[in-house]
Amino acid sequence: MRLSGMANSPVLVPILGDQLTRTISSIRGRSKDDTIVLMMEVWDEATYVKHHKQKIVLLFSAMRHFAEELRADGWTVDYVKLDDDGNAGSFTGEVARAIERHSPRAVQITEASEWRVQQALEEWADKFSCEVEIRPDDRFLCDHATFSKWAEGRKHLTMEHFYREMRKRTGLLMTDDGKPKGGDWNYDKDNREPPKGDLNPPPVPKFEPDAITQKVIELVKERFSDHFGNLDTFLWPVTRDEALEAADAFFKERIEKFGPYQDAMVYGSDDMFHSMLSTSLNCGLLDPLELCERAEQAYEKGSAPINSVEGFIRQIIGWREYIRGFYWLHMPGLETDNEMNATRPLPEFFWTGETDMRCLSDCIRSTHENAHAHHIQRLMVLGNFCLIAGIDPQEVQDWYLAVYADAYQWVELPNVSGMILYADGGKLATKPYAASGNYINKMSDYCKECAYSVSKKTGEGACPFNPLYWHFMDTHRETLSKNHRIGRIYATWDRMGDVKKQDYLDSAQGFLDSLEPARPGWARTVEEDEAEAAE
Ligand code: FAD
Ligand code: DLZ
Ligand code: SF4
Repeated sequence: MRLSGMANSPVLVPILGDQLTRTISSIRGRSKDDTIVLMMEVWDEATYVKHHKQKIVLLFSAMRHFAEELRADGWTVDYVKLDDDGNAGSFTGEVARAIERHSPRAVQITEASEWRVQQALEEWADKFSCEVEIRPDDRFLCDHATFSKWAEGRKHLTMEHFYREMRKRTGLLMTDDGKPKGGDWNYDKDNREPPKGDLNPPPVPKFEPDAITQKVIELVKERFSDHFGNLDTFLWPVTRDEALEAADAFFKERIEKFGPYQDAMVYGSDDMFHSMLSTSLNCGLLDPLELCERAEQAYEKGSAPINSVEGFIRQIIGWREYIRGFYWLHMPGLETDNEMNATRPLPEFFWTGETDMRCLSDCIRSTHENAHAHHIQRLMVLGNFCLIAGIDPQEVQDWYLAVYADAYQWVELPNVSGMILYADGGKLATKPYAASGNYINKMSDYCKECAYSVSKKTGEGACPFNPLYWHFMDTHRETLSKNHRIGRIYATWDRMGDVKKQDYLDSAQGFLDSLEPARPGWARTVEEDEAEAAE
């Protein structure tokens, strides 16, 4: 039976965990009198990968706060908690139950950000007895059709070209006569300062868990104790007000140095001058355009230099939008691409942090403690290692999707498959971002106190990144020597002569053989975390 003609039945508006925006397209323009908002904590979403405990707390707490705010504003919200009786465990199951409860005349939802969920949404029209409308998610500044049109016929999807289009379309950092403010489109060359001296980044605001968050923490400790991650350090913003406070602090105190030190890494300094806003941005507490406008205002007021402001805006209207467009263009194939035929299992130390490689252990510690690592750590330490050690892309994807509080497949997968692993065969990056220990030494203070020596190239005590780099280049010679951006490196390799080359290859192989694969499903338990905290 179709209920679409029933005059008094409401419209059911499911709002997903990453749609926590008051102006989301599913609810925009609706009357409070004939709308029932549905929010669902479901087992499937919490476990399709074993998310970091902090990510589950973040999502459930932000969802519960958002529901309270909607109710206070007069909306009717039907909120299903994880442990509620009869919880069906999936979005589809819960919408079916809500249809039984409310007999709506229609279901109206904003499209899902992830392919997996969107596939399920697209089956609803056939499954349910009422109309289903899926609306575009216009929080993104470039819609699917515009991205596809831009991509059509291009040999390579160069981010910089897309970014310039986006600058023109949004008018961000553009003069009235259509020129880039400051004179250049891109100031990346000014954004590579190594960390020298005491940088003392101002502390990022931290938000002590309130009663709602504490309740969720208890739930997560009980139900997800075998997931990775520390919970005692949960301090993420969970409401729009908190997220705005975090943004205020960034624009007041850190954006000035964001640009120059974007690629710098300092042992134990987890935030540096980064905004730390991705968790709020990705679940909808903050809006991408509002952040870019605030960055531009900081430039206009003279409180931040052009390289910082342009760099920040490029990350958001450039990289973030490009990555999202790229994801939808290349799904579902992107999930299984493996151009470099990488098959090695993820090493155990990605979960434990127990490695003498100081750079990796620091990045994994931050990941465990904060459900966060900053971009260059994800790219040039963790990602570079996975690339040159030949780790299986699916294992790497699952790890990145599980361990970061800002991780959703639409943003994680292109970064992992395309940006770090070159598994997509160069659709995203023009060359693999492979590097030896030199790069990490230049951009961090990690190597000074590492058990390995960055200047030692092979043999006992040599930085493993050094032989792994040449092992990777040698393994993929046939493909990479044809790449004009990286191919010239083989002249250096060949000049080394056979003995030295073999030394590199043996050192790399010895290291690779010593890697212990991760135990399937392994993760630290709450008990282990608590024991460690008590020490
Ligand atoms: P900032 O350094 O302050 O940058 C500002 C904003 O720019 C970020 O909040 C983010 O929204 C955007 N941004 C910057 N770089 C990228 C990028 N490469 N792709 C998309 N957006 C970008 N970001 C996620 O949000 N979720 C992920 O799951 C994720 N996985 C990643 C995996 C890998 C292998 C790599 C290399 C990068 C990944 N990133 C991901 C991008 C980036 O590392 C994070 O957005 C950033 O570290 C978040 O911290 P921040 O808010 O302090 O960022
Ligand atoms: C990440 C996540 C988690 C852990 N749990 C839920 C949940 O129980 N309910 C919900 O609505 N959303 C959750 N999310 C976010 C969703 O995974 C995200 O909204 C979809 O993946 C978008 O496609
Ligand atoms: Fe990392 Fe090598 Fe430096 Fe150690 S020496 S911190 S392993 S790059």
